[in-house]
Amino acid sequence: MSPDVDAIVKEALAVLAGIEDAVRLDQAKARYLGKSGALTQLLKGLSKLPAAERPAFGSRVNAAKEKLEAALEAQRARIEARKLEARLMEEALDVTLPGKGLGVGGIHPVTRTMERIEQLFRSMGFEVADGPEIETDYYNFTALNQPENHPARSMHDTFYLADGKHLLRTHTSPIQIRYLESHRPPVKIIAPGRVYRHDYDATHSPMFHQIEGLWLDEHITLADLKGVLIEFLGKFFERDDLKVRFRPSFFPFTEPSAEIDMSFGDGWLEMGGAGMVHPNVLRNMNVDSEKFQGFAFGLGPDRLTMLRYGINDLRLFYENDLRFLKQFN
Ligand code: 2U9
Repeated sequence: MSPDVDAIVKEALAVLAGIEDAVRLDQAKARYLGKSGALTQLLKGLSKLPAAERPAFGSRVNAAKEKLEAALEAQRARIEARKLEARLMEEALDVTLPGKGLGVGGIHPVTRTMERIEQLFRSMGFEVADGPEIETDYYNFTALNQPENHPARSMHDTFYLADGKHLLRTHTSPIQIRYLESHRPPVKIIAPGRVYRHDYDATHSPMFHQIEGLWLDEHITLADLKGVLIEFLGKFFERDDLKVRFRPSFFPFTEPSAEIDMSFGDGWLEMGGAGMVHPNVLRNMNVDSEKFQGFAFGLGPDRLTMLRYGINDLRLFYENDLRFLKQFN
């Protein structure tokens, strides 16, 4: 009977060595060491042996069991170690790889223009003023010499809010009205910002930008207006041979009023409007119109940006197409 034990141990060790997963290992354990396992069966046959041989056989079987148990645990440890190693390989993180990097945003071309215009006017001594985009009738129209039913109000396609009291400003002039409530002349400011009108095509967007300027003092004249705007346009377009033309026009808040044209190739391009602030506007703001006078002007930064970069459709600015916007950064 004794060769059985060695044969079983030999076979079991060979089987265990080839096992690669824990479930199969448990199955093998049952096959050799379980209740009806091969070694257990041998022990059950012990009673059929002559009494003298029983102790020696018993201890041989027990030694075999211990050997197999040790081999089993060793193999289990090997399987666990391999599993851990595989997982570590799979989850390995190479901290020396370069990072993926975050996309960096850029300045919108119109914002670039606004900042550039602000910088140019600052260099000429203008302060930059700000104000709300939701306004009242008074600040947007009435204070600017456009009383109710004034035909000039229909020049703007105004967005009115549902409350019947508020509107989206149609120009940045209300900023200057508010400024005059808290500051007395001399006043020398520009008022940049978003404005809104009910209009949409290649040259009109319902939201667009304006930069208006206002210079009030005791001796400000049309000559100062021309000087400031010619200086500005030359600097903005980086040209010193620029021709600027003032064409008679009408605005309720200026008198006289003018459209400002700039030479462009063979012809002229309209750059904005301007004029001497209407005495009614000064009186509305309790400014002594006998003592103080000055000019106001308005420029369209969207249009200036289109000219500077050769863009032919204003809507490109507001479609948020990164292929377009990325070209300016
Ligand atoms: C006060 C008094 C007067 C602002 C002015 C214009 C002329 C003008 C246009 C330029 C291009 C609008 O965006 S645009 O189409 N603006 O022509 N704006 S004078 O006059 C003021 C402002 C404030 C207290």
